[in-house]
Amino acid sequence: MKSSYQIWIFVLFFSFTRNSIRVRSGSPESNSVSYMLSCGASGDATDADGRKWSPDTKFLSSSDKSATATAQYQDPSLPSTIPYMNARIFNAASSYKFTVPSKTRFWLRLHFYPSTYNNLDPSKGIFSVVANGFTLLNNFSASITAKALTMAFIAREFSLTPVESGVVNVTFTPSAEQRGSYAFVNGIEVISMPDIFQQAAALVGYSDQSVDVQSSCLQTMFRLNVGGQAIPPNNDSGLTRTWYDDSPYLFGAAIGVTNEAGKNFTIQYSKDVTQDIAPSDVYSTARTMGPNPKVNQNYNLTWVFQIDANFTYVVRLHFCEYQINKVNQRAFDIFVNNQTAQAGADVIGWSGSQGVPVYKDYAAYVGDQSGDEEIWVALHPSISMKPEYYDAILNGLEIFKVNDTSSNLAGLNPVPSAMLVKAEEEEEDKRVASTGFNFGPLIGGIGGGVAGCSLAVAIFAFVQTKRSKAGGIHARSGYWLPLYGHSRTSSGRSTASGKSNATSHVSSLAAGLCRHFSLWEIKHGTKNFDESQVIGVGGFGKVYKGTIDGGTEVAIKRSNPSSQQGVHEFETEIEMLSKLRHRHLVSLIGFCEEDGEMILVYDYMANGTFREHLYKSNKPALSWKQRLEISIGAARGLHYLHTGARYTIIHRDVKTTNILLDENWVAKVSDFGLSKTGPNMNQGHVSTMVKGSFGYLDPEYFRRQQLTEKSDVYSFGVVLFEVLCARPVLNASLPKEQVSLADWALHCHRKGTLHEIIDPHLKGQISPECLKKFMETAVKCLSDHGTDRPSMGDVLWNLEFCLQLQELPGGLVVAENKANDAYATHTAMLGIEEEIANMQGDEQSQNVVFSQLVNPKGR
Ligand SMILES: *[C@@H]1O[C@H](CO)[C@@H](O)[C@H](O)[C@H]1NC(C)=O
Ligand SMILES: *[C@@H]1O[C@H](CO)[C@@H](O)[C@H](O)[C@H]1NC(C)=O
Ligand SMILES: *[C@@H]1O[C@H](CO)[C@@H](O)[C@H](O)[C@H]1NC(C)=O
Ligand SMILES: *[C@@H]1O[C@H](CO)[C@@H](O)[C@H](O)[C@H]1NC(C)=O
Ligand SMILES: *[C@@H]1O[C@H](CO)[C@@H](O)[C@H](O)[C@H]1NC(C)=O
Ligand SMILES: *[C@@H]1O[C@H](CO)[C@@H](O)[C@H](O)[C@H]1NC(C)=O
Ligand SMILES: *[C@@H]1O[C@H](CO)[C@@H](O)[C@H](O)[C@H]1NC(C)=O
Ligand SMILES: *[C@@H]1O[C@H](CO)[C@@H](O)[C@H](O)[C@H]1NC(C)=O
Ligand SMILES: *[C@@H]1O[C@H](CO)[C@@H](O)[C@H](O)[C@H]1NC(C)=O
Ligand SMILES: *[C@@H]1O[C@H](CO)[C@@H](O)[C@H](O)[C@H]1NC(C)=O
Ligand SMILES: CC(=O)N[C@H]1CO[C@H](CO)[C@@H](O)[C@@H]1O
Repeated sequence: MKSSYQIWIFVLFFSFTRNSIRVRSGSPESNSVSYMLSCGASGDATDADGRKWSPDTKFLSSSDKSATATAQYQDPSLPSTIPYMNARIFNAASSYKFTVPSKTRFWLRLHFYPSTYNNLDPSKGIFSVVANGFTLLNNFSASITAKALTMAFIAREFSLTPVESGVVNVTFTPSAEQRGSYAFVNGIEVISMPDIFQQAAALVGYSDQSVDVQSSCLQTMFRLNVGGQAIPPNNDSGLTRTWYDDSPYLFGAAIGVTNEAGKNFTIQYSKDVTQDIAPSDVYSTARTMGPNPKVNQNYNLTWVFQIDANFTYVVRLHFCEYQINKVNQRAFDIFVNNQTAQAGADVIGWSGSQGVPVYKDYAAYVGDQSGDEEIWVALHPSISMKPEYYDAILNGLEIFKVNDTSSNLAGLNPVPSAMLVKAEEEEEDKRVASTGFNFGPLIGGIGGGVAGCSLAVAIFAFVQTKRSKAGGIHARSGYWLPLYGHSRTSSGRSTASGKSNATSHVSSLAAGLCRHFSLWEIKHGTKNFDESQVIGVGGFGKVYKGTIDGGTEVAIKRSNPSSQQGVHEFETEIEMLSKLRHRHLVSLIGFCEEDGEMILVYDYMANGTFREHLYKSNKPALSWKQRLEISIGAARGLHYLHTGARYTIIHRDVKTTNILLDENWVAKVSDFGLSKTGPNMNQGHVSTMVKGSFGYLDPEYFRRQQLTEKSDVYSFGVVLFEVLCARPVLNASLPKEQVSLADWALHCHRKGTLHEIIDPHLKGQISPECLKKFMETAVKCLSDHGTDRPSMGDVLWNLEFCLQLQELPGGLVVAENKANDAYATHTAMLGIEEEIANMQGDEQSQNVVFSQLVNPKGR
């Protein structure tokens, strides 16, 4: 668990595309090459992933007249200053020349960051790119494309056929059509690849025709790990491809179920299907239709992709069975663009056995008859085969565009939706108004990499522009969103239910991170927002209990359309939650933004809020142990927010109604609407307007208006007293000195009368050592100065320790082992010694246990 989210966070902030595991040399004799050029850079530089990019000069002709430039504005969402902040600018046609092995295919990846360079108008950056005789881009505007995709930068991946001469010529030519146009590029990668296109692809709808892929150049449009999570380049068996999540492309409400092979399961690669075809992470996860054969017969499991018209596409489907092992247990039909591509597909029939991967290529020509250029891929159980299960399976999917007969791969520029253009213009105005100076040199000067990234994030917290947020998700989460194309939901056209309305940038930015629901689905699931479904009301709006996918219970948070503040919090919450996954954080399932509605869909927490189990309800009182365990869970969630991510996330509204309980009483921290991110530095703080809930508010934050994670620690201290005393944090009917629980508890602590205000239900349940430690911890959290308060990690450790003290004598031995856990910080280790010292004085009877602990090596 722990390690998986560590890695997750790592890739989230560091990774963007391509990383070499197999180190390739750039020498011409070698059978493989790997050039990574940071165009316009003056020296070697390392990106945030730690990979080295070289200057591009020596690949240009010596008489080349191009210019170099640094972007005048650094979009905070760029994953790394390298290669994006430097550019090569061409005012006339210019060529790069690379030496490549003459017999192998290679990837050509181009990186563009449309920005203002040398005071040139970004909209004049219109150009073509020709490589190896193939037109890759034509009349290409990176600026228009980025706007349409709401991305700060664009990457394109091409697979080029071997070049006899061993020399490939990549030519950038400014558009002749528009005066004053120029060409630019920020990064170029040339990387040799194994030949993964040896099969001819059957042309769908023509039983006897196929498309010769081997001699064609291809552009990667989509590459999805179906039913699984995104796979960063580092995990792609050395080929540095990025695999995305398939959920943004699913069509309709019936989206099947995802599943995963057991931990022990190994994928059996063969000569025909090697790891070069797809890594085992692709083959060990899948989407199937679901357990109900009746339901499955009545729907198609469908994905829809937006593509360029007038091209042939190769749809590559990856399959691997790990659930069944006999022929005709699962047989299904495959449709590509509503035509049967394969009837009676049977994965075991193809592969011969469980765990053996197979892939199938289908080609389809997409003209522009409909005006809506899409590829539909659909699966349906094969009725005629009478299989044992009426079901279908898909593990991975890739779509490649094939060059046309005139060796062209270029499509048209996308058309940004009117709404996006408006947002963009507003943002441009704001940018001009608010950023009198530019951050480029400031950040570039640090040499990029990690430091640059976190500084960018720090600045991001202060200068929040519209696009920086939109682009932020795309970029920081890099491979979570398709770089090559866009999903149906993000296109701003029709939504999955067929009801259409333009979705704002929020939809597109989060579409790759979580699911997009249509308003119809939400209304359907909440009986049209029936009052009987309301389970909570907050500043944001109402929370409804609802169902999706024919029965899954969810909590649906519908914003108050009038609240302007809500819009901001809506975006913040999607941003935060979709990136954060943790056992002790409430999971965001998806969102809906349609007809002015802003709706978030969460996991349903069957047992409600922590508060309702403490007081103000007639629910049975929780035992002390349960309360401790829930507090520990919440502390762990907060500790993760503070330290688990690359930069600190401050919750800002920690309270017992924001600690929810699932059906197994697992605590989950919720409501990130007020969350603020800050730099992950010790002295870091963020100046903000005071928000939060009275009774829990950190007095220091109130006084100085500076937010640190210690403000959450304060609020959590109040929560601990609430847990112990089971009374509201503010009760105006009480005598003045007792109104505020925090003040009253501290007062009682000073007087030594804290035990008098403990919840009577807990009488006789709490062991004295445990109570002492617990009160001490809570009191420390309420220290007046943030610097005197423990970190959330210390609080967590102390609470764990409380639990063990509660369960003495066996517990202490565990405490020792816990100290080795990743979350037990150095301070926590010191805590043990301190604890032992304190307690040895206290309790004679415990000596046996302590001596074991004091001298752990002696055992
Ligand atoms: C590269 O392509 C350009 C434009 O097609 C051409 O002018 C130039 O001669 C080519 N260079 C080489 C070395 O092939
Ligand atoms: C990447 O690979 C590592 C090591 O094999 C693994 O632990 C990690 O979970 C993988 N990450 C993803 C996102 O698949
Ligand atoms: C996985 O393998 C281990 C050791 O080989 C074995 O103990 C365990 O039972 C296996 N688990 C499953 C789910 O097969
Ligand atoms: C596709 O080709 C047809 C016929 O050649 C042409 O009329 C049409 O404009 C092309 N469409 C696009 C989007 O290029
Ligand atoms: C496939 O059929 C659906 C309706 O069943 C239609 O909406 C869609 O446009 C069709 N797709 C193509 C590419 O023809
Ligand atoms: C599944 O898709 C195929 C091809 O578009 C279509 O003929 C069929 O009616 C669809 N089936 C269902 C149940 O939607
Ligand atoms: C792609 O280009 C190659 C070389 O020009 C050509 O042989 C091939 O037929 C083209 N592919 C298609 C689908 O037209
Ligand atoms: C070039 O792209 C621009 C912007 O998308 C478009 O307005 C123009 O018509 C295009 N020109 C050609 C020749 O395709
Ligand atoms: C989308 O909604 C806006 C206002 O919410 C409306 O003006 C517009 O006509 C709608 N567009 C469509 C395609 O329904
Ligand atoms: C507030 O205090 C009054 C007076 O002691 C008490 O009657 C009331 O129950 C308290 N309210 C709550 C919600 O605990
Ligand atoms: C008070 C309450 O809602 N308790 C529920 C907590 O969850 C368990 C398991 O689902 C239920 O059995 C309880 O009724």
